[in-house]
Amino acid sequence: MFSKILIANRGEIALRVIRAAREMGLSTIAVHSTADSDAMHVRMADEAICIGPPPATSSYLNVSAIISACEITGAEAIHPGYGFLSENASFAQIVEDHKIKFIGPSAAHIRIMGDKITARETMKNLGVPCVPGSDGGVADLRFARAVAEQTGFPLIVKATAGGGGRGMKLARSLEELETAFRTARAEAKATFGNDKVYLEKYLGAPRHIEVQVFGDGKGNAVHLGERDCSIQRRHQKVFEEAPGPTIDAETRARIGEICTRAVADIGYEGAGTIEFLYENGAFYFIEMNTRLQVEHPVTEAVFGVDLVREQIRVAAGKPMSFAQEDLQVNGHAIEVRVNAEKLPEFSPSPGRVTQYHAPGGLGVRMDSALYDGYSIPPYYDSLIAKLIVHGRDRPEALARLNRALGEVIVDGVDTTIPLFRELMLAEAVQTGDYTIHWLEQWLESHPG
Ligand code: MV4
Repeated sequence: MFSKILIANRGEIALRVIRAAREMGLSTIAVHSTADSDAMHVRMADEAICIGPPPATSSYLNVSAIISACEITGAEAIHPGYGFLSENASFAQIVEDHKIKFIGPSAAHIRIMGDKITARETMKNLGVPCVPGSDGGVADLRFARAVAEQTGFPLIVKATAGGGGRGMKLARSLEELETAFRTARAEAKATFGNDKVYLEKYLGAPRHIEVQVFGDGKGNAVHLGERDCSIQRRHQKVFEEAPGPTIDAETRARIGEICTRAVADIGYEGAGTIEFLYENGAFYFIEMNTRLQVEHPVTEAVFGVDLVREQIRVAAGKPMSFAQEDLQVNGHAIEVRVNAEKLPEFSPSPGRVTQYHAPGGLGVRMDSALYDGYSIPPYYDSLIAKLIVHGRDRPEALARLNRALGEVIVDGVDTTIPLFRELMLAEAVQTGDYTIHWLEQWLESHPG
C-alpha cells in the first residue's frame, strides 16, 4: 500500500478522497491555486502545495506543477477526482512515466473511451448493445446518406471527441442531414481540433441510465447496479438516484453482467461508468466515463461500499474487497447537486458564505467543502454541496430528502436549494416517471 497520496482536485471531491485515504492510514497532499489558500481541502490534508494562480489552466490543470508537487512531497500516487485531469490520457501517461501511480484506469483505456467512435466500436465488439448508427466514422456526406438509408430518421451527428452533450447535431430528415453533418464537423474541428463525426439513430424520449462498474486491472470485475440520472438541465445533472425507478432486479442483473464482462475482458482497472440511453425496455450504450463520478455516493449508499477506498486498493495492486455475490441493493438513495447559482438563470453566485449548516440524522450525507465565512471563488465549478439521502425504499428516501432540504442553511450566496424543495414535490419526481427532457419542460412552466 502507498503511504502518501496527492489529490489533484479541490472542493468536496478532494475532501472525499482525503477521508478515504485517512481511514486507510495514508497521508494526504492537497494542491491548490492561490484562490484556494483558505479552502477546506487545504486545511484538511496533511500537507498542501500551491500549484499556481487562480485559472484552472494554470493550477488544477498544470501538469508539470502537479508532478513537481509529487516529487517534492514524495507522494507515490495521484487521485484525480472528477473533472480537471481525471480523464486526460496524456496526464495519466505522464504520471506513469514519472513512476507515480495514477489512481484510475490505464492511459490506454482512458484514451479508448475518450474517442467516442473507438469507445462505441470497442463496446459493440464486447457485446454491449449500442445505438443503431454508423460503424466507425462518417467522413463525407455521401456516406452519411448511405448510413441514414439504413438507420432512418431522426438521426444525430456526434463528434468523436465530444461527449457530455458537446458536439451533437440533430437531423430530422434527409434535407436536414447536410446542414447537420457540415455544422457538426465544423464545430467539432473548432472545439476539439478533431472533425471526426459519427451517426446514431436519435432516441426521442429516453432515460439516462448508467451502470457503475469496477475492475481490478487483472481481469476481475463487478458491477454495482445502475443510477438514473435523467433529471438534468443543459447536460448538467441535477438529481440522481439508485436504483433506477424503472429497473427491476432481473434487468439490473442482465445489463450488469454485460457491463461486467466487457470491463473484465479489457482488464479495466478502477471505477468506471457505462452510460446508456434506456427506452422501451432496451439499453443503448452512448459513452463510458473512466473516472469516479459526482453521483457515486448514491451507489455507495445502496451497496454499502466505499468506492474511493476500493480505487486506492486496486491502484496499489490489492484485490477488490468484495465479489459480485456480496453486492446487493439495499433501499434507495437520491442525490441533489447544490450549486451556488441564482435562479431562474442559473447564473454563478460566488461570494462569502455567512452561515453554513449541514443537515444530518439517519440516512443523510452532505458532501461539501463549505464552512462558515468561506468565500466561494468565481473561478471554478458552481457545485458547493451534494446532499445524499438513503431510505429503505424510494418514498422513505424522498421524505428524508424533503426533511433534509429543510435543515440546510447556506446564507450569503444564492443556491439551488429552493429549486429542489419545489422540484421534489412534482408528480414526475414523486412517481419516478420522467425522461431526459422532463426537467427542462418543468422549468419552463415553473419560471420562478
Ligand atoms: C443521444 C440522444 C438521443 N439519441 N443520442 C447528450 C449527452 C451525451 N452524453 C449524449 N446525449 C444524447 N445522446 C441518441 N442517439 C439524446 C442525448 C441527450 C441526453 C442524454 C443523456 C442525458 C441528457 C440528455 C439531454 C439531451 C440529449
